[in-house]
Amino acid sequence: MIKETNTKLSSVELMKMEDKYGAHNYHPLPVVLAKGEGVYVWDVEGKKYFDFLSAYSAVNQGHCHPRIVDALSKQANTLTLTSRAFYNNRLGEYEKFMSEYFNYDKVLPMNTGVEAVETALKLCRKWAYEVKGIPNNEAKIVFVSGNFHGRTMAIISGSVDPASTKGFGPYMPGYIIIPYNDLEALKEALEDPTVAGFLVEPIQGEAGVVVPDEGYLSKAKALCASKKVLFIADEVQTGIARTGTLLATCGNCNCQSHCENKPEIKPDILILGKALSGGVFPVSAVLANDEIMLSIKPGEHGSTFGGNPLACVVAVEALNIVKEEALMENAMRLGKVFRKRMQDLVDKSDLVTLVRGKGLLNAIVINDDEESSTGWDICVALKENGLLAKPTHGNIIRFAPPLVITEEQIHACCDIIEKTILAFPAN
Ligand code: IF1
Repeated sequence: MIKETNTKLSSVELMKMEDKYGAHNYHPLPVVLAKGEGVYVWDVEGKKYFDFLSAYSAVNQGHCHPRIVDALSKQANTLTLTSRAFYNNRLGEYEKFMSEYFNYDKVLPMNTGVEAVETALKLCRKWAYEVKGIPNNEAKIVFVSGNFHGRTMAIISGSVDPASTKGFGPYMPGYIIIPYNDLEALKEALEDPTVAGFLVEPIQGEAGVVVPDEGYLSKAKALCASKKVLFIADEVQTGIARTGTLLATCGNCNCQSHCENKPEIKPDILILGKALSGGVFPVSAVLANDEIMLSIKPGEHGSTFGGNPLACVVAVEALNIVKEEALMENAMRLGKVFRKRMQDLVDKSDLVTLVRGKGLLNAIVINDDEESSTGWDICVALKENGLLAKPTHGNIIRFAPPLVITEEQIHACCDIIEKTILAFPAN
């Protein structure tokens, strides 16, 4: 039980406490947050900020959305966890809701994004041996360089980022890594008859919001289909309306008439996480049709918390909000407003060379090399000016506000970014 101290500890005291007692596996921006509401967060001293990271796109519905918090607290006072040793009254309804919402036969509920990615790879391998007929233990999975799918050993084995991989070997066998956004490389990789799946982010978040060429995803899906290889989309960060449509691929879920995504990019396996819960609880999910999903039999995969009643009610509320508050449309519209403002800044400032993104998942590229601390220093200056963001690399700053942001707030944030960049000392 954390003893409530009478005297409120300051940000500096709390940062020192984390440094002394916590693992040093992060280097956070020097701000200690104590409250969140909608697009705003407050630090321990009561200073208010725009949150332009949204916990890496987990808080799409805004901090502490009252409807989600209410659903969580009601269920928390009723039944929190049964394990899957028994049925519970929330899971079936949740599974039906998810399967219909994303237009798949079934869902496998997990907790964190990386668990869902691991689950997707296990489904892919199982399907390869039991349906495609690849010889046992020979299935290969194609990854793309620049990916980020999480931090477990099986997942970092598909990464080429030294920060994710160095010192954690030996690595999982059976992976092929090809360049992102390169259809020729994919075509060549798929010539190997033991390839079972292709895992890809529709937009690479951690790589710096790298948007592939128009048509890359649909052509990649078609190449996979031609070789009976599963197209596996990691939408943990791009999904749940972040890029202006329900998914950055396509659930052909008829979610909205103006969606420019086409059923040709409907993943064989869809991976969701983060904003699936609006950021109030770890909820992730893997969706697939029966031919794939039923390759895992009872007792062959699971998790203590997967599909717990809290996760079920929270995710249903979080997804209802996406539609009822028109978050896709808002992200699509205000993403265009944001990129126009950033393009104006590119035209005005030598410090910013490029803006890119889709919906409200965007990034600016700073005119400095990747190893520089310029991105970090700009984010510290942004913090001083009331906006929180974090660089993905030394020279790329990701901007991803909650999707409930208003046009007025977007302009206020662009004013802060513009003021900060134009006042930043040229190197
Ligand atoms: C960290 C990055 C973002 C993800 C995609 C799976 C996962 C993630 C596309 C795993 C998680 C988080 C992890 C967090 C920071 C953040 C991140 F910087 F690490 F790369 F968003 F870009 N697929 N991304 O983005 O989900 O297991 O974390 O729930 O590890 O520092 P998770």
